Amino acid sequence: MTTLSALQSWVDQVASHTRPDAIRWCTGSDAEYQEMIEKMLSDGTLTTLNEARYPNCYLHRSDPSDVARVEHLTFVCTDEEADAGPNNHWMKPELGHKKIDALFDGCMQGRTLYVVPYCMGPIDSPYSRCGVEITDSAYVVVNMKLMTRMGSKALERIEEDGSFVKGLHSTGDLDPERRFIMHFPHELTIKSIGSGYGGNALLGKKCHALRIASYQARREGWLAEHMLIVGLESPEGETHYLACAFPSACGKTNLAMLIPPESLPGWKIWTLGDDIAWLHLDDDDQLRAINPESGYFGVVPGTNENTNKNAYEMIMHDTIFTNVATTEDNEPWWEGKLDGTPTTDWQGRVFDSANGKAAHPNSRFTVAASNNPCYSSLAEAPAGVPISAIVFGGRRKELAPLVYEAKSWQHGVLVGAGVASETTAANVGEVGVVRRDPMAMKPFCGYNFADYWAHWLSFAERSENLPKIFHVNWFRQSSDGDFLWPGFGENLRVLRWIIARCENRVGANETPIGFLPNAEDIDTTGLNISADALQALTSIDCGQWHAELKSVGQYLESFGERLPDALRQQQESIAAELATRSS
Ligand code: GTP
Ligand code: SPV
Ligand code: MN
Repeated sequence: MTTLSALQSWVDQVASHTRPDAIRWCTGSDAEYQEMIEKMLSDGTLTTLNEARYPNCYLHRSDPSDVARVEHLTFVCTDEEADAGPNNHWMKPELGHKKIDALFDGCMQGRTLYVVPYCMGPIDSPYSRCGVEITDSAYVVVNMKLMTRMGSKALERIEEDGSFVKGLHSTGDLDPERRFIMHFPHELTIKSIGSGYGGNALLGKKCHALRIASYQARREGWLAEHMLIVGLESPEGETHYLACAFPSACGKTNLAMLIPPESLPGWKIWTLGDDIAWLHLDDDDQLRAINPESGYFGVVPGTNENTNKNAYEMIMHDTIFTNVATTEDNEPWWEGKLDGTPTTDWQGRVFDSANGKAAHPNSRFTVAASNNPCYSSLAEAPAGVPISAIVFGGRRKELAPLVYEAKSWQHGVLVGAGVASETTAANVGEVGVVRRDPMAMKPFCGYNFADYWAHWLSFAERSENLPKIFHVNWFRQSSDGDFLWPGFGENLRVLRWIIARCENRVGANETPIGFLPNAEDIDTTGLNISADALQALTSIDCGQWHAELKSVGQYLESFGERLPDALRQQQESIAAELATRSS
């Protein structure tokens, strides 16, 4: 029940369309969470895990056909196709509603309709935005509790604001043929049916905080980005905040929770966010970021004491695991875990390596941010944190050096627009194929990328105080397929260089693609890196990069006349310089 008639009448209307057996308004209390957990334990949606070693941890096995986002079934519905852009699947709003409403007809019979009010961002922040998700999935409710500020406080703010994003979700019958994730940005509405998984079903995350919010952000002059936010405190006590955009499963959670290596004593890392940042210019034209989320839906495989002790310990209590394997002792298990042996795979079958991996490669943990020992107290600050640098990155075996710095904001926008990365298991489809993923937003921008780049460029007209822009690649490989860079905690060595550049404390090697570090400025003491590898990581081949810039140019031109001239000019002048250097 609510005093806001727009909300009450929407809930009533959805209920008469979907015909649930019961309606429950979620308050977000701990007792409610526990009650929902018990319910799911009794109906088999969840199972317990080893209570002694993993207190308050549960396992959910999703339908084997429902284990990742489904970009091919995700639509942005606008009157004009060009407003959604070539970067989105598009449908006319009337057609979208008609198609998906037919699937919602009566879909909640025998189920409970949960009304889930949530606030993305600190409850008292002017930058925060609210939404209400209606769902028939108890799993969604408990995930929303862990990952957002959900319940009575959010409802109060919604009643005060009078506006909210409407998200309608049903797991439907989980038939991939009847699965759609639709966005109606002009109506601030999301409708999702047929999936109970992650970004398809937890509508506050990608659907609201990225696709709908990016559309709102453009109208209102801010940015909604697929970025982690991390604070780096030096031994001298100086803290810098970085916002880093890497595509799905390319290292955001790990960088946000980084543990400084022994070689860098005295450094401290503070996590603000691991997936999404909302960025605003403040009254001093300083870019500031808040994390709209308050929990993590993180990749499990690869997490261990060596790669990320913080994350490893964080998920040993009060965590929901989705699609991991289990051991004989009923502990969760995944590829990359250093102890235990899987006996049951992610589908609940006796583990047999002939069936593939024990844990699904996109298996996930859901955990409240407060479980993170390095959670920054400023994550709750209504004004967010000032951003010193924006860092783009991707997963690229070849070509992209360890780090480089853009020469200007406009150049940085080109660097972001040209991001390419190998596809991962976070989306259904082929893995390991290099594709363009501008600003790591290919699956998440709620409007035409050409307009999005123009919006990014417009920040240079509004502030002379913008962060520097960098690009990193932790995933460069040797010809034998070994990573050239150790990654994880050692990435701090690179972040240090980035900060030193922001503070004008270190020189660099100017190349056509930007400023690269002089090899001696990346501290590699104690690392097992050959001089050849370091050379490969800190230099470029102008011939290969010329081909890359040409490919970026072709990609940009596919956006046609909406493409901002400034971006084309950046691409052309860098390509020309590379041509001269490589001839
Ligand atoms: P989403 O939640 O999908 O947005 O992913 P993410 O960007 O947060 O990626 P995450 O940090 O979960 O890392 C994804 C995978 O990459 C995991 O298997 C990690 O172990 C691995 N990984 C993360 N950082 C590094 C790194 O620096 N080097 C290497 N080699 N692997 C890494
Ligand atoms: C991603 O794919 O970028 C994720 C996971 O963060 S999901 O919530 O499923 O989108
Ligand atoms: Mn993500």
